[in-house]
Amino acid sequence: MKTFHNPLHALHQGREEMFRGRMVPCHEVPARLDYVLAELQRRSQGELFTPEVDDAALDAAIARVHAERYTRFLAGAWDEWVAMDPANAQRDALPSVWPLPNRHGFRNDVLPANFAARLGLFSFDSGSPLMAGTWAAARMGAACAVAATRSVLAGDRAAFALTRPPGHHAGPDFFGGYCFLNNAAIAAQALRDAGMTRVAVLDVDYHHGNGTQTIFYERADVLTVSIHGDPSTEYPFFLGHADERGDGAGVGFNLNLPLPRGTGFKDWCAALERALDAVEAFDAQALVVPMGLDTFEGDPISGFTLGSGDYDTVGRMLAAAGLPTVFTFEGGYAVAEVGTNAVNLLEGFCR
Ligand code: Q9C
Ligand code: ZN
Repeated sequence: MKTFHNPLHALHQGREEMFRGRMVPCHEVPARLDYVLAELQRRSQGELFTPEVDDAALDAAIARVHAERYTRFLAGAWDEWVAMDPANAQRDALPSVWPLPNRHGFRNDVLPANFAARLGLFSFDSGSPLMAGTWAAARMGAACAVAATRSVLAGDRAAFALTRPPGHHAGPDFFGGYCFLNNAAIAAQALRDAGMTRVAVLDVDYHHGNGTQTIFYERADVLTVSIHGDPSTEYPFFLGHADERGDGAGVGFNLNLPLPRGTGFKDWCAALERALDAVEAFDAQALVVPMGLDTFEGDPISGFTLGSGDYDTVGRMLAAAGLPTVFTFEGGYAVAEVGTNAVNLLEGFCR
């Protein structure tokens, strides 16, 4: 399968993230992608490309998923951050104040004039630093997702959008969880717009794909399925429970399969079988897989215990769905092993 990788990814390089009152070094680092690319050069799964960017088509694909005022905010965020205080040029932007929906007069229609307030309005955590190159890197990442989608639409069995920052926590108008633009959702919507009538998203990252769920929650044309650490104890906490099944026309088209911290491959596999059954029952025409490798036993911020060899099985099981498939690169913070684990999965898929 072809891989479309992001030549600008290292422009997004956070220094520290807020974690329970302390600043800690960022987990989501450029080396993650470099390790995957290096492993793909060692064990080729097909040609490597950087995406060709058609600005108008790319902005249109992003606008199909994200609110215009959100992308406008992201595009100008760094300049506004520095304008607040010239010394900010030396520090990453992190939100520190948020509105509480449905409480003490929160109004989603009023855009605050103060940048610090807008930074909170468009985000949900203080663990996702934004810097000078974030927008350029994220936008080129969306271009990778669009290019991978095009390759699948042109008849390829599968394609891989190898990009960072990741995407599955980003919603229609919010960033968080290290994510700014939802690459998997952009791919799914691009598949729909090209005429695929039913598209399934099967998220295998350790963390619930809250952004993707939110984007498609009221729709019956995109099935969203996520296998993840139980949000009652695991990030992102407020979404990802088993009883979230969709809303309105989308009822029945969202499936959450939360598993307890400590879950091993056997139980994880049983959840993947359930997920694949749902994809089959939906009669999907194409599949998008937000590929997080933070289910790995060595992951520093997660709690499942998959071994490197298990990813080959995961790839094989995903391939058995028999669908044109777009992979996006999501989490996975055991940096030295993330390349091996990602390529094991892709190799299993191509077997
Ligand atoms: N000290 C993805 O895997 N913080 N995002 C957890 C870490 C948030 C993960 C606490 C984790 C976000 C794409
Ligand atoms: Zn994750």
